[in-house]
Amino acid sequence: MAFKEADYIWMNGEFVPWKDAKIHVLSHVVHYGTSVFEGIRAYKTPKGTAIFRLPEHIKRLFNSAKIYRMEIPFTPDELANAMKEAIRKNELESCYIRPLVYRGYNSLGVNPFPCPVEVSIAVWEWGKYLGPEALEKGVDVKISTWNRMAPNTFPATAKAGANYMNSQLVKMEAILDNYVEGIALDINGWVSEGSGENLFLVIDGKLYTPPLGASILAGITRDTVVKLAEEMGIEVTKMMIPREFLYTCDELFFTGSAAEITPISSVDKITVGSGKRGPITERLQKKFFDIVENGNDPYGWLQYV
Ligand code: PPE
Repeated sequence: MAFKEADYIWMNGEFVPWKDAKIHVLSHVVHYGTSVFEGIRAYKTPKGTAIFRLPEHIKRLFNSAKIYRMEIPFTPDELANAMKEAIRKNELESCYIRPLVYRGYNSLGVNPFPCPVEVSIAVWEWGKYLGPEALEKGVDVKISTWNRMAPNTFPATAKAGANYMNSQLVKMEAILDNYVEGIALDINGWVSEGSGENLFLVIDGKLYTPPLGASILAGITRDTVVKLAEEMGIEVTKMMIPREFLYTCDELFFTGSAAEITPISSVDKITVGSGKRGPITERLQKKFFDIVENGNDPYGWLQYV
């Protein structure tokens, strides 16, 4: 899906026209993947455009940068304001927000320290991540032959650009095999996550999701679903999940800022439950979209632009 281009991108404190938001080919990030980023959605609500769980995303961005010893030359408030300003300046009602922190141009060689830490914020309209019908019909997925990275190789809770080389292996294999998405197991064979989504299973009316120890990103949508489910009286257990539970569970769905709550209809060509969006998935989706689209937000998760 090609970009729906917006007008301006924020780079290191200034707005530049979309087409001029460029970096040098010898920037450290281009060669060694030296970046951390976030993916956030802003929704159109009856009270105006609102960003979903912005402080949590900013906190994770700063934590990712901390892990990689990158000092962000802006405060969390400055970045929050820049994101809001970017949405206003581009006159967008709803959009995806992509803040990126990266090592720029100075020198090459693995040592990143001489290269400046730079920040950009792009916003653009991004439709449904796994296809227009995915939220209702669900998607067909496969277990990847690739594993998620081992702990002590790439830290999975840092949202680093380089992690997405692993995600790309998972995604490409899935697409070439005619699936919409792939699910990676961790190095011990436990269920980990999708190339860009966390996973939830429904078994006998209860929710299960892999723990942080299964090499997953600590998803903010995952946290949202945990909180909504508990409030709805649905028990949630974080536990190591054997692969075969993905075949035998009653319902299965992805969560992510881009993917929102997307049902999974089959895994490795084995139909999950009824093969359609299940009742608990649908209830959670309804609750989620009532917050982000209708602005019914008792949690204070929306920040108006
Ligand atoms: N795991 C991975 C590997 C991941 O990339 C994401 C988000 C999640 C879990 C869910 O996290 P959260 O968004 O906080 O609920 N993936 C982002 C990037 C997707 C992309 O293609 O780029 C996203 O959803 O914005």
